[in-house]
Amino acid sequence: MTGDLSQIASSLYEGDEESVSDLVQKLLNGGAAADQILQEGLIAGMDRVGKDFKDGVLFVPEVLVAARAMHAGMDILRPLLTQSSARNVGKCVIGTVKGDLHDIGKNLVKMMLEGAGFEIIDLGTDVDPQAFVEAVREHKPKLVGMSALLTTTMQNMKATIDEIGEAGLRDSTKIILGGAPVTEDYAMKCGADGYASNAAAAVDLARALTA
Ligand code: B1M
Repeated sequence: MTGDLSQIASSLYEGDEESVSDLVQKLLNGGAAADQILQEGLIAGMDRVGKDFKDGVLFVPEVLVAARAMHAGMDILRPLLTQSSARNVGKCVIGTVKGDLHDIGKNLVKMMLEGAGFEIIDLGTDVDPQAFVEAVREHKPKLVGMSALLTTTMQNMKATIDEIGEAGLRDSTKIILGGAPVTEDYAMKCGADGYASNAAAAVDLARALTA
C-alpha cells in the first residue's frame, strides 16, 4: 500500500489525473482509509508541487494540472469524507477571500465540515467581503469559514470580518480562519473566533465554537 500511496503522490505531481483516480479507487477497494489516502497520497503530492513551485522548478501551468489531479482524487474521496451520522448541526458559510483563487484546502475543510453535519453554503473563491455579509444576512449561519493562501490576500480576512461587524452581524455568528500563511495570532488580530491549521482541526474548532 505504501507504494501505491507514493505512486498517487508522484502521479499527482505529474498531473496524471487518470492515474490518480485509478490508484485512489484501487486503494479504497482494497480497504484503505480515505483519510490516509488524502494525507499520504494527495496532500503529500501537493506538498512536493508546492516546494518545487517555490523553488522555480514548476510553473503555474504544471501546478494547475496538478491541482486538477488533486480535485479528481478528492472527488472520489468526497462521499466518504462527507459521510455523516450527525445531521443538521447548523449552517456554515465558507469561502476563499477576495483576490484569492486557491480552493483545494477550502474544499477539504468544506467536505470535513459537511461530514460533521454542517449544512454548507460555499461562496467559492475570490469572495468579496460584501458577499460574505449578504450570505450571513440571508442564511444566518452558526459558523463562517474563510480561507486564504496568499500573504497578499490574508488581509482581506480582517476586511471581511470588519464588514460583517459594520453590518451589525458579528455577534450572530462564529468566524474561523485558515490557510497556509494564516496563524492563530493573525486570526486573533483579525477579530476571528478561532484558527485551524488543517481540515480535521477545523472540524474540532467548529464543533467547540458552535456547541
Ligand atoms: Co498558488 N501559491 N499561486 N496556485 N499555490 C501558493 C499558495 C504558494 C505558497 C506557492 C509557493 O510559492 N510556494 C504561493 C504564495 C506565496 C505567498 O503568498 N507568500 C503561491 C502563489 C505565489 C500563486 C500565484 C500568485 C502564482 C502566480 O500567478 N505567479 C497565483 C495566485 C492566484 C490567485 O489566487 N490570485 C497562484 C495560483 C495557483 C494555481 C491556480 C496554479 C493553483 C491553485 C489551484 C486551486 O486551488 N484550484 C495554486 C496552487 C495549487 C498552489 C500550491 C502549490 C498548493 C496549494 C494547495 O492546494 N495545497 C501552494 C503551495 C503551498 O501551499 N505549499 C501555492 C494543498 C491544500 C490541501 O493545502 O490549501 O494549505 P492548503 O489547505 C490546508 C490548510 O491550509 C488548511 O486546511 C487545509 C487542509 O489541511 N486550511 C484551512 C485551508 N483553508 C482553511 C480554512 C479553515 C481552516 C483550515 O477554516 C475556514
